[in-house]
Amino acid sequence: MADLTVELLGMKLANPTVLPSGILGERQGMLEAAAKGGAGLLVTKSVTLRPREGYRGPVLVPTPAGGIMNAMGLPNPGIEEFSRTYAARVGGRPVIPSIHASSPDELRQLAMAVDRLGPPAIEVNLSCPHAGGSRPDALVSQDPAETARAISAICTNTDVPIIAKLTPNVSDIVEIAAAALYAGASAIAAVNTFAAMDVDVNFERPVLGNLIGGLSGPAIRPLALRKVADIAVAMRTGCIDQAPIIASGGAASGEDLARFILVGATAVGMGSAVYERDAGVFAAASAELDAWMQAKGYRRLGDFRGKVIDWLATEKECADEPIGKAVERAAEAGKAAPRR
Ligand code: RRO
Repeated sequence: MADLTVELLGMKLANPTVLPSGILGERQGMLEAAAKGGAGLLVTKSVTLRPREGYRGPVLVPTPAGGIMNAMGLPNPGIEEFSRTYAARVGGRPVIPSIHASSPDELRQLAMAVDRLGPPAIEVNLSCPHAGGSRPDALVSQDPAETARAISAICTNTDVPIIAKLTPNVSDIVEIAAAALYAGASAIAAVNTFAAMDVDVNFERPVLGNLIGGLSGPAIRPLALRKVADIAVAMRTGCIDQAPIIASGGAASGEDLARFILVGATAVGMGSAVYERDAGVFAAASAELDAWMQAKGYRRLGDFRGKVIDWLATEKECADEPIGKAVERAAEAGKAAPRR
């Protein structure tokens, strides 16, 4: 058997699969099912300061090309109730709380509340594509300065490692990752769902209850791979700091895990695949990855992590200018003092 274990932010994971925050994971039962199903790491549904019921349905609509569109609307019990049920490990797997807020001050309050729970790390969701209802204007990770402001609001209130979950709905995700790392994030989660909508031709209206939403599932895998690769290339060429990347975006099999690790991911989320199949997908994909590694003669994940970046980073020089600008703007945004 190959060694599938992963070192991530001080945690030792049994394998690189992750239950990501997203359309699942809002109930303790889902965390238990994912742990039982073999996930190496569990991330909760994003929690907000106050409880949210979520949007009216339909909140989940499959799309013909192998995708799932959602506008759940961040249903969660709020930080108070969340704190009563949170456990740092479920079924022997580490559990990372994910937080979401609409201002740096709310983030600061959430960070302090979550810090008291003793989590191994905290994910900050800067990227729900429809958190502002039908007006998607609240996407922090579409702006480097906003991203830095949000991350530093958290980092100044906790020493727990911070994972910045980014939106793919930007032209340059590297600029955003640079700002997040500069402001003190310890890892990048990439990517959240792609902004999407679909139309019901009978009713002549958008299909989702919230009208607009985000697309996940196999349909977005190549798009997500490209965003992860962009970040990994920038890390390889020294344009931005090295940090672990927790990838997500349509992974559903052992080969998909290999694909994301080949472009530099340390761990890989599988959300829609759980919805499409069941929580057994984590163990199944890990077994497939093991078989692929054995066929290739790889003994551990580090033997092939980032190998495809060799194709992309050669001849490439660090494009100092855009990254420099992002960091400058991040610094101007205030309180974005680098952590290291
Ligand atoms: O709950 C949601 O509607 C949701 C969230 Br918080 C998110 O981060 N990404 C997404 O596609 N849906």
